[in-house]
Amino acid sequence: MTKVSWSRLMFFTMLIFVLALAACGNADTSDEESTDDSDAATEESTDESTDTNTSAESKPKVTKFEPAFPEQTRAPKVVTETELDVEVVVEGLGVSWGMVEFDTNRLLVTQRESAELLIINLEDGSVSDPIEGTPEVNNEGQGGLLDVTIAPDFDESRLVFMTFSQNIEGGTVTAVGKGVLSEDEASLEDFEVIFQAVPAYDGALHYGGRIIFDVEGNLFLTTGERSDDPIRERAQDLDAYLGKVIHITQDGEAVDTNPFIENENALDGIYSYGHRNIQGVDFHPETGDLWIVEFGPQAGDELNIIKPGSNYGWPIVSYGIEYTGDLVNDGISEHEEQGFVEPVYYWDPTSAPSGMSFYDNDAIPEWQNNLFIGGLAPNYIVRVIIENGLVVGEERLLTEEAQRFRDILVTEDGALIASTDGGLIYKISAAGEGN
Ligand SMILES: [Ca+2]
Repeated sequence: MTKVSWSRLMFFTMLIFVLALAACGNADTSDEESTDDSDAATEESTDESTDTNTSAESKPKVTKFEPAFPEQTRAPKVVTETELDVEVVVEGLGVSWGMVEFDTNRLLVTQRESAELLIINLEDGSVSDPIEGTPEVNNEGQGGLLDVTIAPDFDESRLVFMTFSQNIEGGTVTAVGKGVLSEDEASLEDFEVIFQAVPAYDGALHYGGRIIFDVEGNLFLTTGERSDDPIRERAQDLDAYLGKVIHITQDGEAVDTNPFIENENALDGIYSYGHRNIQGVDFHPETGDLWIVEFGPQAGDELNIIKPGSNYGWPIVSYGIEYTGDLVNDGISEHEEQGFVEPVYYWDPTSAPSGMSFYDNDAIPEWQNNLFIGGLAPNYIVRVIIENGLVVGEERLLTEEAQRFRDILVTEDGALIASTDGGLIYKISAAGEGN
């Protein structure tokens, strides 16, 4: 083999490499070096292949759907540069479905199956005895004691709000109740149910169940559509609280500015509809927008910004498919064309999203305004970077821990706290902070 033919062979080898890169979509970026000029492309190919952004998701899609806009799925992978301490603060719990920091570094934590409400001290890892006076729950399937939060005036009122699945005539409902935490922190007094997301249904799936206070001291409650066909179609109905975001006062009454107050065929508490099973909720620290994450079927988990009176499309449209592999409805994914709100972002394959929290703290500056979401089936915490209402980056944290991450909160000190279905509470903080 002569020297000349060897260099020609190298040239074609490099050319094939570049063409292969282009075929993989890696060259489909805003980089100016295109494949038009083969010599230039050959020169640049080595650098380009290492610089090109790749998706945080490495697994193939499970559906044929295409996003409505480029930022709607499979965002570029980002990596936290801050050195982190990852610590298991507590172990041996049940499914800690909901958590709230009611006092500096002290959390109220629900236990889904046992329906216990516990106090966890993040500084010494201690766990209290169960607080007395919590409600009776139906703990079959996905039911039990779910979320917990405190009233904005908790320091004076000591009011604690919880969600749970409750037995009533005809089946079970997602219920909201409130009670007063005694001074000795041993009991919830005068516990009462303030809201039931009727109709009842005889099933154990898709309760939704997140609650959060708005700046006016009213509550947003999320529900699920109870999963089964045909009950799940009630997500589209304005005379049912299934598959909804609901806006109520601390007494469980509809907030008087709600979008369907004037509609006599609609339930007054409804704020938005067409949801599947909303498992996470928080307000964006800068815009004040209400963001939710809802479980899709097989793929099609959605991140949505909630606008009053809007329809988010389930189960008419979805970026996911049935667990059987069948299409949902007619297999239409485009929301906007059908008159529904497009998700800000969706996952394909699933991220199995659960509790979520925006990061609004100086402790880890690069995390400011990022969204953190617990992942249940792929076992990681999702970090989402948002700019101008679009997802521009995604990271998967603690993948090596292989835990089902259930709920996420950010403490006053800026630590990220994550509970798992395996009974652990993680604390993730900047290394050397000593907090
Ligand atoms: Ca949707």
